[in-house]
Amino acid sequence: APDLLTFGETMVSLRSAGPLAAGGSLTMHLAGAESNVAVGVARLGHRAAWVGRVSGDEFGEYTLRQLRAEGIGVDGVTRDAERPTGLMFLEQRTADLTRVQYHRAGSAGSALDVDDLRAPLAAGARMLHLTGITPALSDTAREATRWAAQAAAEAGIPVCLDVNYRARLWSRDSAREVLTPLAGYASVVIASADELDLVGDPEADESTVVADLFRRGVRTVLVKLGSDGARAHTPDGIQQVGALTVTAVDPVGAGDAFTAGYLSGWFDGLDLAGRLRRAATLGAFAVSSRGDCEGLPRRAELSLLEGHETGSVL
Ligand code: ADP
Ligand code: KDG
Repeated sequence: APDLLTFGETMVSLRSAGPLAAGGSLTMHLAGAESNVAVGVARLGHRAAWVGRVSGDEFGEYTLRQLRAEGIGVDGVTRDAERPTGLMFLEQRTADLTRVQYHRAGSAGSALDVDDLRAPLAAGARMLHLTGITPALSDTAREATRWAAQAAAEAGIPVCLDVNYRARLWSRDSAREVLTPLAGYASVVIASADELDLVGDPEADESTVVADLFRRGVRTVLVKLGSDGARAHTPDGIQQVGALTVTAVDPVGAGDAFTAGYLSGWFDGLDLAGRLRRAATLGAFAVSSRGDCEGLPRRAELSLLEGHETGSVL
């Protein structure tokens, strides 16, 4: 069985270096929060498997080829020749402003179904990772996500949930209705500070939401703070980690990298401080290289950012 099992929609991302309205070249990249995490974990030498529906088209071939090249297990992938690959455009509108457009409605990835997940889950894993993107894709994907979280929890497989709110896909109220019960199956919940209201009482402050998650069985809550680093809540207290000092050129994928680093540390049996340090290190690699996951380190490269002292802790 793999260390990490994850599932979701992997898309092809077409990136522009300037305004889309001006035309010019687009470059083709792999995108998808869950496969980004799988890439991060696999590059560090852990076994990762990704499950999802991949189109029969050329973009589907590209997706599978990229995942295989990273050493990610794709045995559980379902080919869906009826539906196209989900696409996204990432427009570098100005040096500071990127804009996202999705063309993913009705995609192969969004047709994910409970039956796609049965065999991979039965095969087991040390951790199941899922995100709040998948349940926003379709009714069947929502049910598949809920089913997988419940089945993993019942089988004793710890679940990691990254809230990953996507405003282009659903409203905050719809997300909260689905993600709050989903968090009850998780051991680890990862959120940005402005996403905590989607897994608990929207009127409550952070410590109250966290206390409620602990009551529901969550063991660790990681709150990502961008260039301020992150903090971890456990029943033993709060630990913080600063961001590493790097030149940020592309924020896309930082959160997924952070998650991959945290999970890698967990697979290696590191203590909380070690897991947070690795999470921050992968986040720093992600923001200081272009692409969703291209810049993620191999194990021997982890030391490249050693000595980039951590920035101020809140
Ligand atoms: P998300 O991409 O989900 O919004 P964040 O922006 O909070 O996530 O980034 C995740 C992690 O990546 C942060 O906790 C931090 O460790 C790292 N990170 C983010 N921005 C920077 C930055 N400018 N410099 C260094 N590290 C960063
Ligand atoms: O986390 C980075 C993602 O935003 C990107 O890879 C695409 O999964 C994606 C999404 O739904 O936005």
